[in-house]
Amino acid sequence: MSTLEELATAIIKGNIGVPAKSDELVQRALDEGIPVKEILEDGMIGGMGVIGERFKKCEVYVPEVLIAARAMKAAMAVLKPLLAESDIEPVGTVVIGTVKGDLHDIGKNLVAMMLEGAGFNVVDVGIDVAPEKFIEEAKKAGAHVVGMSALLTTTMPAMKTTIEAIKASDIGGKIKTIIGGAPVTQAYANEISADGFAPDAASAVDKVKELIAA
Ligand code: B1M
Repeated sequence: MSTLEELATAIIKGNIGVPAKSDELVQRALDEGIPVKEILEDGMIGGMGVIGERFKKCEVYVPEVLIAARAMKAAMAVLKPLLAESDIEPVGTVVIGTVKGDLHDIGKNLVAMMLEGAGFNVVDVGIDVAPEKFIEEAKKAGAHVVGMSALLTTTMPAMKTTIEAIKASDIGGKIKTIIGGAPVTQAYANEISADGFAPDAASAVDKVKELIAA
């Protein structure tokens, strides 16, 4: 198995039961002279992509995704300083948060991790995020997409308020929005004019890519 195949496998297995861990494999790949871009795309994003697909098909569940994301994070810690020096552009920038009044963040964190795993620059603005905060952070980051998560039927209207505030602001029309969370549906996204909806973290990556390409 090549070092990059080993790296992808270490991420898929969340560094459990593997002969070498993801951060060690990134270092080995660098020592072998493999370009940073290849390590990121073929080794790391490749591994996370496999987990995303398996998660979508319900072949793995939240714990497996979390441990894969942890292995991804360890690998990223080695690669990040070199990424800044290379000419690799992130696929896009996404500001993501849980809307005002809502403290649930497990699903939002998964979406953020999957997006990072897919090569996006992700600015996680946390929980209980007011519309003004989403706008301020999106401006600061030069975001392409704002992602909102809600787990309570009582906080879903905060998505509507946030989308209205974005549209009324000077970034309205320039930025896309995506919503998700257990009670959220495509019908609700249509109703509040969100640009996108995704039922799970892996689909959120596909949808954000689609929104940026549109
Ligand atoms: Co809360 N809670 N909770 N809770 N909680 C629910 C959501 C609830 C359904 C439980 C129930 O009654 N059966 C219920 C909501 C009922 C409703 O609104 N209809 C509920 C309630 C009522 C409450 C409180 C009001 C309870 C109380 O205090 N009386 C309170 C509210 C606090 C607040 O937010 N203001 C509360 C508190 C909490 C805890 C703090 C204890 C804890 C949260 C801890 C945390 O997040 N750090 C908690 C938890 C854990 C849950 C349950 C059990 C699990 C939620 C979860 O993490 N799921 C939940 C019951 C349940 O869902 N079975 C429940 C796993 C997660 C991976 O899934 O978030 O759906 P999910 O994310 C998925 C997709 O939805 C999607 O991708 C993710 C991965 O596939 N997705 C996106 C999510 N965000 C996305 C964004 C996207 C795209 C896709 O684009 C940007």
